[in-house]
Amino acid sequence: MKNTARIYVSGHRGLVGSAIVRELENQGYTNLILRTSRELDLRRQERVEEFFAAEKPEYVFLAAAKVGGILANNTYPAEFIYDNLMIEANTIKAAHKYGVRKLLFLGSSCIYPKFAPQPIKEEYLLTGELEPTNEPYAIAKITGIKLCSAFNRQYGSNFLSVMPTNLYGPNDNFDLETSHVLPALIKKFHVAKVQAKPEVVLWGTGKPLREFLHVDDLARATVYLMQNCDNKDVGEFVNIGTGTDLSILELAGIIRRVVGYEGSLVFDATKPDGTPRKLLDVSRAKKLGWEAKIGLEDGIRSVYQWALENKVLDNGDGSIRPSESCRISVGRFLDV
Ligand code: GFB
Repeated sequence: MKNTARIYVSGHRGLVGSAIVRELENQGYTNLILRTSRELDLRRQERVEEFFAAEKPEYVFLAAAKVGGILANNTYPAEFIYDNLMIEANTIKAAHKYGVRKLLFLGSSCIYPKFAPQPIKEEYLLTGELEPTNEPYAIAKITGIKLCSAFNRQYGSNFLSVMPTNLYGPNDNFDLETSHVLPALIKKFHVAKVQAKPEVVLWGTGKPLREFLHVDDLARATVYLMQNCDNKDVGEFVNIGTGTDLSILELAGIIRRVVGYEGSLVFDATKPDGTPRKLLDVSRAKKLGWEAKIGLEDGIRSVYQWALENKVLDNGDGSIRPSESCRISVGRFLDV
């Protein structure tokens, strides 16, 4: 991939897309093609085809997606399956039609069966039932993998798929209704500290185990794979994770320490736990030449700093206007 190659990064304002753009720019790539969802609605096939015909990207990072935490997945199943299917199908088909040299599709570790043996190897795909809270999203992501495989097999395309574990980093969603656990807990502990609240409420039982990868590590993996690997090297897809996990209670302990909150934790068992564990086996990625570098506590510290500087936790003085912040972020969340 030459430094002047025409590279389309879809979803460049999101957690993953923005990290890929930072990595490409750091490595000296000068010809990035970027479109906001308002400029290009990837759910509309005609718009996508017009865009590929006009811009002729040589490489595509398919990072655009409808994403959210456990409650968002459970509340908006129709958008999670429909939007993701349309985005993937339209982009992958157009990449084939307009001769893209290589495409990299981003999936998720929720594609695996709820009770898969741990750590989860790539071969465990489609060997059991999915976790119900995110089944529609998982089906869409499995379809993305199968779209890439089908075009590779039938037309000799060079489409790669990667399955990252739970991600966190700059430009994450900090809205308490729709976010993932890590940004949610940073916000909850920060607001409780500033407002001197005696307790913070966590969802579920705190027992589920999760693996967390800093998005800059993922971005390094995606650019590395694009530069060095073809789909034949990768296999159908490759897991991207750290290889270690911890309980939600342990995660809360780290975030509480980083934020400096001294109150207590309470669990709201009316909220879902989701899958009990989803630790990825990352030996395939290691064999290909990549491994995670950013430690969890360091990563959380840097994200907390980023969130303070960018005022995404409160108005800078500990005050938050829940109705307004909720309206804005839910609006952004629903606008792919
Ligand atoms: O990150 P999270 O929303 O998604 O939740 P999943 C992880 C765990 O943290 C669950 C608990 O057991 C939650 O109940 N949790 C505790 C909280 N407190 C909170 C909180 O304040 N907010 C949130 N959000 N969780 C998602 C999937 O699953 O993971 C997506 O729904 C995607 O499809 C993503 O795959 C990576 O890890 O359960």
